[in-house]
Order: sequence, then structure tokens, then C-alpha cells
Amino acid sequence: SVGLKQVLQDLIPQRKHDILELKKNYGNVKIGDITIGSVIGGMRGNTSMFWQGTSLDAYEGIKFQGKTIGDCQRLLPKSPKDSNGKGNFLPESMLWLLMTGEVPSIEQALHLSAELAARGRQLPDYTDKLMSNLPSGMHPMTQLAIGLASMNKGSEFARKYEKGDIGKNEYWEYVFDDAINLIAALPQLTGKIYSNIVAGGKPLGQFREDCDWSYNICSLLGMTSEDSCNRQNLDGKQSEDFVNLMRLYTGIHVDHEGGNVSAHTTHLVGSALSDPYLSYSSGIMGLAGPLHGLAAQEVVRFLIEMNVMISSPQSGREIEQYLWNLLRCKRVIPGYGHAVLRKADPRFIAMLDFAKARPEEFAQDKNVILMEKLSEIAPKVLKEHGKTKNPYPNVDSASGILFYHYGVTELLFFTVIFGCSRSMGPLTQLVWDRALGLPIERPKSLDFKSLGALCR
Ligand code: CMX
Repeated sequence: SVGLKQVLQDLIPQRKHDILELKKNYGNVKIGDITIGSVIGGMRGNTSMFWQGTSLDAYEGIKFQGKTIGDCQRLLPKSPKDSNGKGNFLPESMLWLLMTGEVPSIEQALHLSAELAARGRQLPDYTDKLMSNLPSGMHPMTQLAIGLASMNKGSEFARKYEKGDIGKNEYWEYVFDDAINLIAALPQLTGKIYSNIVAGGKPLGQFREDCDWSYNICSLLGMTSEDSCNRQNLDGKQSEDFVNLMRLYTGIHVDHEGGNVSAHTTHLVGSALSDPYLSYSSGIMGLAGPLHGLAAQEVVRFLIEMNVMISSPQSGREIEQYLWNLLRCKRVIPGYGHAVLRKADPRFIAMLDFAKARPEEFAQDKNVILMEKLSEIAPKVLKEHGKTKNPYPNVDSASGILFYHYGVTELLFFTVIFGCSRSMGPLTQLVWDRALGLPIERPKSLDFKSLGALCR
């Protein structure tokens, strides 16, 4: 079938059987010990979540249903409009892979792309009105969370549940419909937020039902050469590159295992049977934190500030000095370090490769040059400093500065684009959570007294 829901329908019985068997036959198998260090240390090393779509290896980085970024770039269908075939895969292809575990055919990917475009044509009128009336200057992530939460008014799952006419076995079907509607609405919602920030709410571009999801995000930001606004006067090549950057960025930020704040929050809130809009809106609130999604913005600020203070972005000695001063002031180097990864993030490398493949475009951009130079110098400094477990660049090191290059300069807005992408992994898991009948999450907590008792 070319229909994602139908394909899932066929997959679910076997997976459900598998999970019941696991529970029945192996439910008591131990997979680790929990230490006091983990209880008071952000649950590090505490392997305790089921998450299907992606897994993170400390050295190999992210794998999407077992596939590396390189595999995905080779295997996942691209847009047929891609003029030279060198563009990135469609995030819609990634969504299919996450949901089903299978690489989609081009027909399946394009069918899903068309379905998203058809469902995402316009925002519900109540959301549109609400977004138009938000105070100017409101944080873009607050706007995104409000917009998403408001869409729960149209939640199929919430409506059916409220009426009491669905059984547990059918939950996933309505969660699926909500998830797809939510993902489909993100280009319009993102465009609306951007227009609130930069144009007093005036539309910046057009939604095109014959175009893919990433194209529509770009168009509604006023960033394609064909749209009415073309705010940055991008020429055809730049516009095509920007759309490809968006496909790349939104294709590889979809998920990063289950334990990160935005994914875990979505899963946790959803486990209370809150609908996908409320669940993902909560995840967005977590993504807004400076140690998580907001870091991309911090990196851009950091690069711009450093470029003011040094004589050239190629000056290794001055960069090194700048970093040491920062560390002496007990500040972190934004874009470096990771809670799980222990090498350079392959997503960073994919973004860096995007820039390297376009030397003419980026040759004069001091910030992009500094970003690249920094990736050689900062690891050396952090290693010498000796605290950071992973001294290498993380995903946020490169992404923001590339958007900035093309003219998206409103730093607080980057995380909204991250939020578009990140919808795909956690919402996939939410569909599977309900399909497999996973229960409400309820870990046990300990107070000082109980911890003390364990130490005696
Ligand atoms: N610069 C300076 N010091 C750093 C550092 C950095 N980039 N990264 C970690 N450290 C320090 C920590 O502050 C900690 O110091 P203390 O012991 O004094 O508290 C020490 O090194 C050990 O930390 P860690 O175990 O290596 O890192 P954590 O798992 O605690 O934190 C992270 C991970 C990402 C929050 C941290 O590396 C950081 O703050 N990086 C900068 C911000 C950033 O780039 N965030 C984006 C993360 C990507 C994402 O997950 O979204």
C-alpha cells in the first residue's frame, strides 16, 4: 500500500504479539543497576525506556531504525523536483522509515508528502485567530507551544476518548490521525510565528499543495525565490539550496533516542493519554531550554561575538585565547559536549558537509569560517581543560549559523524550525506507545532520608 496508516495497520498485530511475549517470558530479566549517582545525576546510564525509531551510540551517533545518516542519504527518496539529484532526502521519507522501520518507495514517500500538504493547507480558524492575537515580542517557542496546544480543540483522539466510544485497541488510529495532522500543520504554524516576529503578522509566502513539507516551511518564511515575498532576494540557486538545507536539517533532527528532554516529555505526557497536540506542545516547552534546543541560538550569538573580538576567523591563537577566557569565567563553550555522544555529532558533520559542498556561497561568511575553524580548536581546548566528557561539536554547532547565512537572523526563531523536525520522532513513538498499549509512566522517587538509608 502507499498509505502509511494501512501499512501500520498491517504491522501492528505482529509487534503487539512480540511485546506481549517479551513481557510474559522475559519481564524479569535485569538490564542494569540504578545507582545513587544516577538518581541525583539526571538518570544518566539508567536504561529504562522503550523507544523504537532511533538509537544513539556514544561513538557512532544517531541511527534511524538502525540506519546511519549516510545510509539514509543513500536510501531515502528525494524530491523529484530536485534539479540535479544531489539534494537531501525528504523528511517525509524519514517519517515513513521511523513509523514502519522500512525505507519507503518513491511512491510511498510522495503519497505521504501529498497527504501532509493536503492536510496542512490551512490552520484551524481558532488557532489562526489565536496566533494573530498573540502579543508581539512573545518568545517564538511560547507561540509554538500555544499554537500546538490550541489545536487540541480538533483532536480526534480527545474527541473519541471523551465520547467514550473507542477501545484501547483503537487508540493508535486516532493518535495517528492527530500526529499526521499536527506534522502537516507545522509549516503554516511556523510561517505564522515568523510573520508575527518579522512582519507584524503579514503572510510572507504561499502554501503550495503541490510542494513538499520542507519547501512549504521555506516558502512561508518568505525564503523561496518563487514566493511573493522572497525577503532575502535569494536567486534560484540559493533558494534551491535553502530548501535543501531545510530538508537536510529537518530530516536529521527528527529524533535522538527517547531520553532527551523533548522526546521524553512528549512520551511521558502522552502516557497519561493526553492527546498528541498537548503532548508535543509539552515537548516543545522542553526543547526551548538553553541546554537542549535553544543551544543553536547560543552558538550563533557566540560566533558573532567572537568574530567582533578577534582579528580573523582563521586566527587559531586568538580563538584559543578567547575560549580559555570563557572557561575561566565558568562559562560553557556553546555547541560542544553531549550527555551521551562521545565523538563529533554526525549531524554536525552532515551540516558542515552542506557548507563545504558550496564553497563559493560561504567563502566570504566569517561566521561559517569561524564555525569550521572552531571545530578544530575547541576540542583541543576542552580536552586540556579536562572536564567535558565529550569535547567535540554537537548538532547545534553548525545549524543556526547556516540559517543565519541565508537571512534567517532572528536567533530565538531557530528552535521553532528544530521543533518542526523533532515532531516526527516523538510523535511516531506516541503512535506506537498507544498501538502497543504501553502504560502510564510512573517512576519511583526517593527523598534524602531514603537515600541516606541506602548509604548505611
Ligand atoms: N564547555 C565547557 N564546559 C563543559 C561543556 C562545554 N561545552 N560541556 C560540558 N562541560 C562541563 C560541564 O559543565 C560539567 O562541569 P561541572 O562538573 O563543573 O558541572 C562537566 O563538563 C561535565 O559535563 P558532561 O558530563 O560532559 O556534560 P553533561 O552531560 O552534564 O551536559 C551538555 C551535556 C550538552 C548540557 C553540556 O555539554 C553543555 O552544557 N554544552 C554546551 C551547551 C550545548 O551545546 N548544548 C546543546 C546540546 C545538544 C542537545 O542535546 O540538544
